[in-house]
Amino acid sequence: VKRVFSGIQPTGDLHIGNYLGAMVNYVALGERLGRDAIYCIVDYHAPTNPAAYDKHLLAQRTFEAALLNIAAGLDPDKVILFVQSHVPEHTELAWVFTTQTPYGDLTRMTQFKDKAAKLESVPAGLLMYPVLMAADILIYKADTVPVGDDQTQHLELAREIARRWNLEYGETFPEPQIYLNPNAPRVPGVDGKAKMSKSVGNTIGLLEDEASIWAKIRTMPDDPARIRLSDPGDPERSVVFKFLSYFAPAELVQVLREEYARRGIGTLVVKELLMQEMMKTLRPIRQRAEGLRAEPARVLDALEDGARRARAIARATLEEVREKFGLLPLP
Ligand code: AQP
Repeated sequence: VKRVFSGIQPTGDLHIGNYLGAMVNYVALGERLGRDAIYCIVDYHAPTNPAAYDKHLLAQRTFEAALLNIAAGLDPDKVILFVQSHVPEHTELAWVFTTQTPYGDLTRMTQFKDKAAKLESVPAGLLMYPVLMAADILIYKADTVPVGDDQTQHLELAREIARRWNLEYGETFPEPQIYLNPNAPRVPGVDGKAKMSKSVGNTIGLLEDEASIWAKIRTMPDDPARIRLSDPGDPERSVVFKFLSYFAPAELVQVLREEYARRGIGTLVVKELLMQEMMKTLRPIRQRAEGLRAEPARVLDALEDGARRARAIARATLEEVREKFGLLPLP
C-alpha cells in the first residue's frame, strides 16, 4: 500500500455502515500513510441520484460529512481531506475516461440497474457514476481503495479503465485494489436483511438520538428459529450478535454467544449490552462533532488546505494525461 483514495457521498447523515465499512479504515490508513491517505467528500456524485439530492442542502451536507469524518478520528493535519468539486481536474479526467469506456460496461453495473429501476427519469450521470469514481481514484494514482464490498464491481471497472488506458496510451496508472474491513465488509440493515443503506432507511445514524437507536435495536429480529426463550438460539443467525461483534470486546461476545446458545439469556439482555457497547463508540464521536460545530472554521480551513494539496497532485496527472491523449498543449 503506497497511496490510498476513498470518497464518501454527502447524501444525508452518515451511518454505522459507512463508519465500520469505510471510515474506520480511513483513520487506520491515515495513521500509517500520512498525506498519501487521500479522502474526498464526493459532492459531484450526489446529484446523480435525484432521490438523494437537494440543492438547498448539498453545501451543508458536504460540510457535515467532512466534520463527521474528522470527529470519527480522521486527522486533517496528517492526511488530505477535501471536497471533490474544489478540485475540478476530477471531472476533466472523468470526461477523458468517458470517451474511452464502452457503454455496455456501464449498463451492466448492478448499482446502476438497481437505482435506475427506482427512477422515472434516469440521469446520464447515474450511468457515468463509476467513471467519475475511477477518475477520483486514478487522478491520484492510488493503488488502494478502502470501501465497503458494495463497491467491488465499481472498483473492478476502475481497474479495467486503468488497464485499457495503460495499454493504449502507455503505463500511467496503477490498477487499484479494494481494501475491506475484514470484520465489517458489508453491514446489514437493522432489519437484518439488505445492506445498511441511506436509501433503504434501515440505518443507525452516527448522530442519531439515543432513544431512536434503542427503539431500532429493541425491535431487531432475533434468530428466526427462536420463538420462545426456551428454544435454543443460534447466534450465527442473529443480527443482534452480528452488531454486537462490531462493537463489543471479543471475550464478551464469546461469553454471551455461549449463554444465548444454551438458553441462559434472552435477546433483550444481549440487546441492552449491544446498546451500551455501541454508545461507547458513538459518544466520543458525538462529543467531538459538537466541538467542531462550534468552530466551523477548523473544518473549512482543513478543507481548503486539503484542496490545495490534492490539486497539486491532480494537476500533474492531468497534464500527463492531456499529453498522452494527444491534446494541443494549453496556451
Ligand atoms: N452497509 C454497509 N456496509 C459496509 N460499508 C458500507 N458503505 C456504505 N454502506 C455500507 C461504505 O461507506 C462508504 C461511503 O458510502 P457512500 O456514502 O459513498 O455511498 P453508499 O454506498 O451509496 O451509501 P448508502 O448508505 O448505501 O447510500 P445509498 O442508499 O444512496 O446507496 C463506501 O465506501 C461504502 O462502500
